[in-house]
Amino acid sequence: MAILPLLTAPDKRLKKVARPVERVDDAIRRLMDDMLDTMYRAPGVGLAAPQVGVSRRVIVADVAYVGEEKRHEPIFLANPEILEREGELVWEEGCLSVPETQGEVTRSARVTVRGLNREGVETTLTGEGLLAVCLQHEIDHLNGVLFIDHLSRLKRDMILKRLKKLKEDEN
Ligand code: GNR
Ligand code: NI
Repeated sequence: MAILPLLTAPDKRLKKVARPVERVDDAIRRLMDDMLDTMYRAPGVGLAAPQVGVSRRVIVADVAYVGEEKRHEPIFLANPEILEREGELVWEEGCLSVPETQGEVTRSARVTVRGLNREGVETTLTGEGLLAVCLQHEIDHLNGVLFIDHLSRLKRDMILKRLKKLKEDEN
């Protein structure tokens, strides 16, 4: 297992639509495992392959790994698709690819998602609260969408300006 380097905005690789997985083979399983490692280390509750520079439709998540009792309940999904949505909620989001930034985003309160699990078997799961937010946030990444794209143009431009500066200061 390995910790992979994370891309941060602005980076055009984060804006690309990722390609579906044809088959969950050992290479995809290794990617999923490395992504999970990287996510736990960050730490984060979700991660999408484009964030580690891999333009494939793969996400991992674990919303149990927060707070006191860091339980491990990882979710691995290739080619995730939202089948059903219900309700609305507003959540204060952050993103490992948008450092030092938070913003309120309106999402569906409950989503049912279908995809291939780590064994390549089609599975369906329903999430609400943080899991619903996380699934929508990760699937957005596969479509080249960041949470700041859901904010007003003014807020997004202010954030991007700051992120650009952050990067310039790194160099
Ligand atoms: O770790 C993460 N926390 C989080 C909090 C609120 C809404 C979404 C997220 S996802 C984020 C990790 C990440 O950037 N995944 O793409
Ligand atoms: Ni993110």
